[in-house]
Amino acid sequence: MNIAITRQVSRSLNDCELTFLERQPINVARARGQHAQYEAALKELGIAVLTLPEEPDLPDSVFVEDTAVVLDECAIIMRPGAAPRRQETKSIAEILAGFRELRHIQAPARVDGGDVLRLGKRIYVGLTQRSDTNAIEQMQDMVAPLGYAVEPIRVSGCLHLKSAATEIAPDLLVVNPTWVDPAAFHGVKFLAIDPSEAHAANTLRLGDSVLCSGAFPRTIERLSRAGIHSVIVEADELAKAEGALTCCSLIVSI
Ligand code: CIR
Repeated sequence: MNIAITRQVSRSLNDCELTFLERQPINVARARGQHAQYEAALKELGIAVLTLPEEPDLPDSVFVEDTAVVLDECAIIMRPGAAPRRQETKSIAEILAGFRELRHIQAPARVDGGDVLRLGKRIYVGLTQRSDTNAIEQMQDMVAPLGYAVEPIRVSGCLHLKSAATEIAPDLLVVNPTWVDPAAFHGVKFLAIDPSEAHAANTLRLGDSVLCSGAFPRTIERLSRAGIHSVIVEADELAKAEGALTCCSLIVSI
């Protein structure tokens, strides 16, 4: 069984961090509606949703993915690359401690969960403005005894590795090849996004279904032709805060 840890959208979402996007007004009520739709979609797929209360003073706290990486054997608490986001980890660590033994990335290393893509026993970590080699080395030391290999991967033009690539079926990725070189994933098969939909590679795979943003119909069509079952949610208001689908939950298998 899977649990999704989520957090309600902060009233201060308009003060979010932005790296590649221009700031534009975010309708917080609309973002909350889309977040509720996202949680409902998770529940429809049989996931138990554990929603944490709003953090009024932490604008990006809805993007819980960046605070931790949950493996079967342990959870690694991140040290987010954007300093104002580091306070977000405390309450997540408290919750995750109920499910997993915790490890913590130590200063001065920096890493966002959005940069961490696990494919079986291989963990790719995007080298971005948010994540550095020190964190990758710490993660390697933590999980090598558990049989994982941690590898850096070059990413350019987007916020996180998972803006550029996510898994849509076992050993099948959807990728924006202008942001990450698909060949870097050691021969793992991939589908490219439709080139007119740069942000379409961030999807959330849950069993045999893949959550996709309705903003990317051409890429959804490509997935459908490949036999992938998409569940479509609207996420364009949250996208103004540079967040997408993986970032709004932490999936914990129990
Ligand atoms: C940030 O820049 O940190 C937030 N505004 C967006 C974080 C999105 N997180 C993710 O894709 N994992």
